[in-house]
Amino acid sequence: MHARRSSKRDSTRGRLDGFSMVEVVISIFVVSVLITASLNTVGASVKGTKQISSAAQGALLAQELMSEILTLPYVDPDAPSLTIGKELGESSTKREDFDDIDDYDGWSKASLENRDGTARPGMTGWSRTVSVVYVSAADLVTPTVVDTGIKRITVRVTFLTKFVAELCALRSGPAALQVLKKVYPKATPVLVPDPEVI
Ligand SMILES: [Ca+2]
Ligand SMILES: [Ca+2]
Repeated sequence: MHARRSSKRDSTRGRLDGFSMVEVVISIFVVSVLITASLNTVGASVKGTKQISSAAQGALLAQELMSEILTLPYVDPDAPSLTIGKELGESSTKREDFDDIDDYDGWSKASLENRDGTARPGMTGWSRTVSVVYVSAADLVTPTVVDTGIKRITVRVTFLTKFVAELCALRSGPAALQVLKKVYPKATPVLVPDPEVI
């Protein structure tokens, strides 16, 4: 009787062990698939994160340069000129020598530097360019050749020759600001005091 019960228990354990083994195998297989899928997901996520990170970094670099530009006056303080670009006698490509916003027009640097020209370590591959054009209140896209009282500044950022971010800002005098307010009543202007007016 005891021997028969023992035999039955052994048989049951054998089936359980057998099921367990199958379950384990299935579990490993499923886990393996999940791990593989997870690794693929993580790989895609890391790639996506890098792209997001590059876009975020590019946006920050564009904002940083734009903030620097907007601290300067609308026109040259020493030689007010209607012509976009550096004034007569100004030839430096150093940003610290620029004294009005359109001195930045055409500025381009294939490496990342601080305003004083010192290199920024750990930022290989980044480059920034700036353009400054006159635009009209009625058309903020198409550049005009005459002084409309509105300058559009565009900062473009690339990473490893790939376009990453672009930031545009308008700078105007008080008169043109009133025109802009009428044309775009729902827009909220960010009032940046002109250093020459303060
Ligand atoms: Ca200047
Ligand atoms: Ca200038």
